[in-house]
Parts: sequence; structure tokens; C-alpha cells
Amino acid sequence: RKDITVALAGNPNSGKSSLFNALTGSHQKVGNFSGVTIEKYEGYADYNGYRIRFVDLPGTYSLTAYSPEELVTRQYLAQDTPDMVINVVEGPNLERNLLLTTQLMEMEVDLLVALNMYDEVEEQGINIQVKQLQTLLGCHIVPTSATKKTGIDALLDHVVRVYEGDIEIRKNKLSFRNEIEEAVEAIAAELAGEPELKTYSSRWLAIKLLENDREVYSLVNRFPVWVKIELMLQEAIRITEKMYDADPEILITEDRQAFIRGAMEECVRQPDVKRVSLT
Ligand code: GDP
Ligand code: K
Repeated sequence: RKDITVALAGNPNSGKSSLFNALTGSHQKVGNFSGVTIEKYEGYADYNGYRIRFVDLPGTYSLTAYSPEELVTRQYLAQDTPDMVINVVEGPNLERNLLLTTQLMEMEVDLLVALNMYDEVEEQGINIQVKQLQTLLGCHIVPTSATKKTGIDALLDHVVRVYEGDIEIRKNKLSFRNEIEEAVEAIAAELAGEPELKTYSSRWLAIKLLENDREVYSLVNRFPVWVKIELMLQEAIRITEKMYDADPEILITEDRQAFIRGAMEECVRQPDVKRVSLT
């Protein structure tokens, strides 16, 4: 028997706990994440000779350092390194949900998207070009309905096949505007050589530093390479202030939003408004 560990991440009310229940049935236990009183639900499903262990992460809209739920989520992903992350998204509210997706992409985890509430998507007549969205996000997408229990086996099947490398997809990254991208890459290159940070994506650390993330600052500022990185950060700020009259943090947020808007325009058609009869 092979074990696969999968973390479930998603916005509050995306149907994450319903999906967790549908996936794990009665095989569940509850504990806490280390050092905090946030409940940690764990469970498993046996599928085709694999035991797939699921960890239900707290519901979050983002991955900043501003709330314990978001900190727990990103700490778990960076330090416990699950084999895969299933990002549960609310199909009818895709645009809002994609903010977390972009940040999971930034962490460079192995990602699978459960396009949940797909029953609602169909009922409302929303058209989502799944193939095209897969290419943009660089990960497989499986339509699910946690309450109608559809797509559950397809999701388990994808977990196994993605884990085994049977179905590959070209990972995609969200590229920022040039001035940011250059700084991200240069800083990431400096961090890549640090053995103590090896479970972290150095690209993600670099993005977080440019976003002024206090927690990542204190993680990184004890290494000798910090002296050089601090100068790079100052330089990045100088350049963006001059060119855009804004600091990198604001521009990174704008670029994420632009990526999401582009994905929505390319892949999602809202239903035509029904003609109201005037008779
Ligand atoms: P969580 O906050 O992400 O854990 O979300 P819940 O699992 O508590 O679900 C939020 C609400 O959405 C509940 O009322 C669920 O019954 C409902 N829900 C969850 N999944 C689906 C789904 O696939 N389709 C529909 N129609 N409703 C769903
Ligand atoms: K809930």
C-alpha cells in the first residue's frame, strides 16, 4: 500500500468540509495544528491500493501573515510538505476564489483544483472552459459537487495519477511586471542556496519579502545572505517608486488581480440575462 498526503485548502464556504466528509467518510479524527488552537481535521480514503490521507486546512481567502489561519496554512504547506494540495474553489464565485489559487501557485506546491459546487455552476448556466483554465493555472481541474457527491472518484483518481506522474501538465507561474519579476528572480536565486530554507519555494520567499511580509522577514534575516537581499529590496522599491509611484507590495497585488481578470475573461461566460417579457 502506498500513502499519499493531500492538504485541502480553500476559502471559507467553498464547501471544503463537505468535500472532506465526502472524501473521507467515517475515517476522521480531529486534533490541533502545532502551537495553535486551530482544529486540524484529518482523514483518509483507501483508493486503488493507495491510502490517501487528507488534512483539512483552515478556510482562508489569502496567504498573508495577518491571521493565524493563514499563517497555519502556509506553515503547514511549507514545513510539512504534503504530496499535493487540493484547492477547493467555489465554482459560481470563481473570481473571488482565484486569489487564493494564485498564492498557492506562488508557493509552487503540487496543485489540483476541485471546481466545487459544479451543480450550481450548471444550474446557473455559467460556462467555464475547464481545459483553458487548466493551462492558465498549470494544474488539473476536477469539477465536483460535495453535496451531490459527484466528481469524488474522479478527484481521487486524479490524486493518484498526478502523484504517479501519469498525467502531467505544464506548471504555470504567474509572472509579474518586469521590474518585480527581475527582483523576485534575483532574490530567489540568493535564497535558493540556503539549506535551512530548502522546504520553502525560494520564489515564494522572494515574493513575500517584496510584499513586506514580517514573518518571512524574520525567517530570512538571520542568514548571512540577508545583507545582500536587503539591498536588493531597497533597490526594487526605488525602481518601482520611480516608475509607478508605488511600492512592490501594491504592484504584486495589482498583477495578481490582472492575472485573475484575464483568466476570467478567457475562461468564464456568465449566463445571458433572460429576456423579460413585456406583455
Ligand atoms: P466550508 O466552509 O468551505 O467548509 O464549506 P461547507 O462545507 O460548510 O459548505 C458551505 C455550504 O455550501 C453548505 O451549506 C454546504 O451544504 C454547501 N455546499 C458545499 N458543497 C456544495 C456543492 O458542491 N454544491 C452545492 N450546491 N452546495 C454545496
Ligand atoms: K463552514
